[in-house]
Amino acid sequence: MSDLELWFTERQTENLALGCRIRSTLVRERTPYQDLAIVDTLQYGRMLVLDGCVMTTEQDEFVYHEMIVHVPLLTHPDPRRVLIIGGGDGGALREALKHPGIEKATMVEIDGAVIEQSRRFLPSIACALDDPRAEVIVGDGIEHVKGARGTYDVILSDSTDPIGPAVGLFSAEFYRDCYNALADGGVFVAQSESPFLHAGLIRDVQQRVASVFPLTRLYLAAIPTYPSGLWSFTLGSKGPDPAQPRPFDFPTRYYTTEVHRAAFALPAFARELEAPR
Ligand code: SPD
Repeated sequence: MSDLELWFTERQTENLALGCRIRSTLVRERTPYQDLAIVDTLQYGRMLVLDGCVMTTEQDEFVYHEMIVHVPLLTHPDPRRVLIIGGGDGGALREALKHPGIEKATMVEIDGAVIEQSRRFLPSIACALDDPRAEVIVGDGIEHVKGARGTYDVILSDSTDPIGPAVGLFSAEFYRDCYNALADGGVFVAQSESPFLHAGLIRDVQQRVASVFPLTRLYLAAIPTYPSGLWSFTLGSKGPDPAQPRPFDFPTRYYTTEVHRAAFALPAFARELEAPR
């Protein structure tokens, strides 16, 4: 008798799916906010899945986390305080704390179960959650930024897709609150989905961020387990120009100064989604 094959399938659109053969399901639970699973895939290692959507995997997480963190932190001339909204797996926090100038990195994740299960099953990603410079808050990021004024040098929206608990993280009101929560010269970045599959959403995000920030840019990275494999980030800056990244001196696997610059060189179809300059 042949071995039973177990597969995880993410239905990325009504007509498109990603399938990964898995060894086992390590955890599956209904949290107060979403369906959470961590599965052990043969191709990409352990994979965090929220509401059926891949959030991160051990093998390709470095691309997303390095690009959502190092692009804004190396755009800012001297970041000391960083706020991560969402990001409960801890990957963005791990990357932020590679920057020697960071005095405090605050992460506000609404779903404590994401933090807890990432600590248990994704230690290579969650490894910085106990760093003395990390402040981990289980709470509502939208409320947190509303209550902050000029506090942060960099704010990152490391959100799930714009359904369920993350809808408010794609609103103009949230972007205005982030602007107000940033100090002078502050930089904001939000993950903004795939230019192949979510063009309308990217246009909306760009336009909403541009209605608040004086400089708005779109940049791209290749992430194999996200829908279409090509992912976008929207950056809003109160001043610093992302075309001029600072040099850095810590280990990375995807991010380089050249990749930083190249990420803003958009293919024509993606350039059309960017807010007018
Ligand atoms: N479709 C997947 C989008 C997920 C973006 N956020 C991932 C969180 C990883 N820290």
